[in-house]
Amino acid sequence: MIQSDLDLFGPQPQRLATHTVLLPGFALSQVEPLLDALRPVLRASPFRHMQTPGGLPMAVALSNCGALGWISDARGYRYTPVDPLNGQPWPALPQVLSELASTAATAAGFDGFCADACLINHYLPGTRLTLHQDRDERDFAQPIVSISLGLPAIFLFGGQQRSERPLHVPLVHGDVLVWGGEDRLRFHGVLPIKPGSHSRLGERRINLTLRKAG
Ligand code: MD3
Ligand code: FE
Repeated sequence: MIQSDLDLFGPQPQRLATHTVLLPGFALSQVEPLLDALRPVLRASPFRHMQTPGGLPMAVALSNCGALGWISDARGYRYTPVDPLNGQPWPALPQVLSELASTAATAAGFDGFCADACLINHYLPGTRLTLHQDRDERDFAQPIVSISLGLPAIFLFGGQQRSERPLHVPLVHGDVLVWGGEDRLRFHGVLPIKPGSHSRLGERRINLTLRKAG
């Protein structure tokens, strides 16, 4: 197409693997409503560094919203209906988040996705997430949707074995990644966030991961 490199229709979806789709900028039009919805969530359930089962604090700070939230402590990793910090149910999943997750899943070929859990990860410059699998959800047939906000990150997209060398995928503010099917149990992680300041979010990266956990 003439002028195709001008990207007049916005960047196109990129298939990273059979069942993994990157939707560049998919969340951009909803960033302000998203941030407005996250403010009261994070007032009720603030970011905290959870303990790993080994007893060390996690580098990533996190919170949750939705019927279930992911936690880590001396007893292991699991989903709970209650925030251990305040003994209250996690804040409800804001409609703007559940709708964005559902439309992104549909755009990536997963129809009828209904999230019941949103993990909110907070990265400062230098924070990394080591290679792992997401195995704490009930049904691995359900896809996962992730929304990146703030500072850019290099996402590590590995294989079914930890030993497989991961692909390096740049993720920027507003990008949405959807994966499921045979890609659901791939090893993945995030390289240390490079120092910098994002025009809207400042010196941080926030990642929202929407799942059907229960
Ligand atoms: C592709 N979070 O919270 S989300 C996590 O950016 C987590 O905060 C990362 O991994 C973050 O568990 C990455 C994107 C992601 C996550 C898992 C995947 C992409 C994936 C699993 C397989 C394929
Ligand atoms: Fe993960």
